[in-house]
Amino acid sequence: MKKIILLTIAIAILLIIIIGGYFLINRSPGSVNEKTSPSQTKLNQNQYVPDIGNGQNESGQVNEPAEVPVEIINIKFNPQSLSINKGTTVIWTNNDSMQHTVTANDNFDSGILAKGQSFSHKFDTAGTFDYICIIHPNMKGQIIVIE
Ligand SMILES: [Cu+2]
Repeated sequence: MKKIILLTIAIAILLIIIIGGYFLINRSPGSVNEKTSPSQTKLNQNQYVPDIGNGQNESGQVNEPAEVPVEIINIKFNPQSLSINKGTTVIWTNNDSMQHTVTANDNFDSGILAKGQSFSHKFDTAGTFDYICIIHPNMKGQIIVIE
């Protein structure tokens, strides 16, 4: 009988050790995770600050978007005058209630753009390009392409 009791106690102690160890193992990764996530947040914060700084520097000087929109609204081109880097594509979108065109002598001509239609032109040559709407000749726009 004593052996059985001792064996039961031994098993109970073994179980307690196993369960205790299991909880310890479960806790330690938890505490590691808790320690890792703030340090990851710090890392992210540290990475974000230079990223924002670089992004501003690069987007202003290097990473010019390849496409720039011009809206046609209220019988006007908006913006009326636009400066872009060489190689940029300008996309005109007619958001007006009437038809318009984007027409530059010999350079580009959209044809008639109904409401909601778009026209795009890539500017590969530096210079100043004046254009009008042939339906409304007072509608004038200008694209300045910088080398
Ligand atoms: Cu027009």
